[in-house]
Amino acid sequence: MNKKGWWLMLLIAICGIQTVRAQGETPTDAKATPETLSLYKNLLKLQHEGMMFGHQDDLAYGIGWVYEEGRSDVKDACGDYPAVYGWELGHLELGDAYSLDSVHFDKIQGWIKTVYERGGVNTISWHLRNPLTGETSWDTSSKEVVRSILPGGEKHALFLTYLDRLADFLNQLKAEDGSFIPVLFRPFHEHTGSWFWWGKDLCTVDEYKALWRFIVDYLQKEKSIHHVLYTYSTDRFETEAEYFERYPGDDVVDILAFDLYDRGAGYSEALKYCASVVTAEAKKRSKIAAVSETGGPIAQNTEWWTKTVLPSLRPYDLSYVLVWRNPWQPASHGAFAPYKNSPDSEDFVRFYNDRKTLFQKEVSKLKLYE
Ligand code: BMA
Repeated sequence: MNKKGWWLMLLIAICGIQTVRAQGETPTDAKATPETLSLYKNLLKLQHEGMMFGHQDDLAYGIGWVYEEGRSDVKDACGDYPAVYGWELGHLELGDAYSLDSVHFDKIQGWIKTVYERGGVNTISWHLRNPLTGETSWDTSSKEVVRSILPGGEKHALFLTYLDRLADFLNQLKAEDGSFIPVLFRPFHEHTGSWFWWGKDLCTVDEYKALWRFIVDYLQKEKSIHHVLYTYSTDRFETEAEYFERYPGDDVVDILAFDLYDRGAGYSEALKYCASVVTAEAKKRSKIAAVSETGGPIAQNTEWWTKTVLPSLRPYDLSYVLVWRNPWQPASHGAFAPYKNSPDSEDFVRFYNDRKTLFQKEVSKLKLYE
């Protein structure tokens, strides 16, 4: 072959590799809507440039306020909204008007639309009731729950009513132009622990995987829902094998994530280790990596943002880090995000101004859905 021939071969080979890579850089749902596809591709790219900040229930309530249009504790502290907004659907499955945290579902739908229109990202968690006992997500009295809701189980029909309500909610998420609003969905989270009925000691590996695959299949095939990216979200883990033990498969997971709260000694090291695993694995698999929940003792450790979280996560290509809610009524925990004049807010402004972090103003310019 002459020199020209070799160059041509090389060019064909490079194009081939590019095509393979491009195919790998799509969401797992082959029928994902154009906006969902764009979101996926943009998040994939963006994680190399900066880490978005997220906050649970950010627009719904905060410390000392509930349902104040346009208000956000994060904005009160730093002048900007988060880039990622978490929403909780627990009790939607019962047909209730509001969540287990007393937030109305129609309001959540409105905020999801607001966030989408300003170019932010919405992520959904679901602390759904235990379908076997009727008690809460935290009811771990039976190891039969997951088995009972899988096809053939005695609570399968009831579980389908839960999924139908979830599907109705998702199908109502429409933008002005009638297109569906893409959301991240993070079902059956923290399953490496055993405090929810779907946790490690409460079902087998195969049952967990079957449950995951069943809901993805049901939402996509029976309900024609194609505007969801699926987030696999463990609790803290100590080995890669532990992280992947219940992993349902690369074909049904778009985002590799974990939850990890600062409960004292060892947090930074654990955070670094878990971030290193999910980012390396996400890179190999052309997937998105995230810290799907965290929170620290910001009332006492007032430089938690720049002395603990930021240095731990800086080396890693993470899409986002989300802190849990600022309860409007006394809950089992205090605020996880800053609020007006909170003791950590000065440090949070430094976190906000750091090049690594991305908030709403910056992310709006990026047009994640185009
Ligand atoms: C937990 C706590 C609870 C809340 C639940 C679901 O971590 O914040 O108060 O009900 O999440 O949002």
